[in-house]
Amino acid sequence: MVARRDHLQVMLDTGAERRTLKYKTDYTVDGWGEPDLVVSLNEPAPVGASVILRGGRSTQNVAGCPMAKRYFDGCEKEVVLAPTMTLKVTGRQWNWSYGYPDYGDFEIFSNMLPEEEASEELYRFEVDNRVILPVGETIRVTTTASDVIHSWALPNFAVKIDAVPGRINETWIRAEQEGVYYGQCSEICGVNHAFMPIAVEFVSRPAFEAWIDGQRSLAGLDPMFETDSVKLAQADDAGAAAE
Ligand SMILES: [Cu+2]
Repeated sequence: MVARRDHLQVMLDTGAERRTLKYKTDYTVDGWGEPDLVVSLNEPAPVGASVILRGGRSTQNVAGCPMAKRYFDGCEKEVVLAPTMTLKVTGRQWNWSYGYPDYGDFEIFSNMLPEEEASEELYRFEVDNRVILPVGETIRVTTTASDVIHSWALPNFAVKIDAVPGRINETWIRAEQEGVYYGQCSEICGVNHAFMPIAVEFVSRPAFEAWIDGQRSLAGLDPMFETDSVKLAQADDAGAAAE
C-alpha cells in the first residue's frame, strides 16, 4: 500500500539513462492508500525500457514483482524498496539505545532482562524495551557508539555492523512477518559485553504507530497518529485514575 504521494517514486530506465518521472505530467495514480495501486504512464514506455517503482510502504511488489507485472505488462521490471524510516542505534557500555528520528526527538534504552525476569531460553537475549518496527517496510539502520566499539548483530537478517564512536555506519533490515528477532553485541566492548542483547519486534503499521504515540507521550510530545489503540489506552488510564 502506498498512501502518500511522497512515498512513491516512478522512474523510466531506457538503458542509456534513468530519469524520475513527474507525477501528473508523466503518470497518474489510482488507489492511494488501497492494496492495489495503479500507475498509468501518460505516454507508453519505449520498447525495451524499464519502469521502476520505489514505494517503501508497498507490500504487493516484493516477491516476483507482481505489482509491476500487473501494471507494466510487457516492460522489464525492477522494483526497489526505499526505506520508509530510520532507526538510529547507539551502542554504549552496556546497553543499546534507539532513536526514531522520523518520529520525534525521543530515545529508548534497551537493557538485558535480569536472570530472574527472563525465561530460561531467552536469558541474555530478552530486554526490558524491545525495538519496535513496522513489518513489511524497509528500515534504514544507522549505528554509532558513545564510548567504545560495539557491533549490532542480528543473525536472522545477516546483519553484523560495527557501532563506532564518532562514526555512523548504515545498513537496512526488512521483515515480512511479525515477530521478535534476537541478537547480541558482537564486538568485545568490556566486562559486560555478554550482557547487551538486541531484541527487535516487528508489528503491524497501526500497532507501530500506536507504540510511537505512546513513546512520544512519554517524551512529552503530542501524538503523531492518534490511532484508535492510543485512544483506548488513554481511556483505560482515565478509567484507572477514576477508580
Ligand atoms: Cu558492546
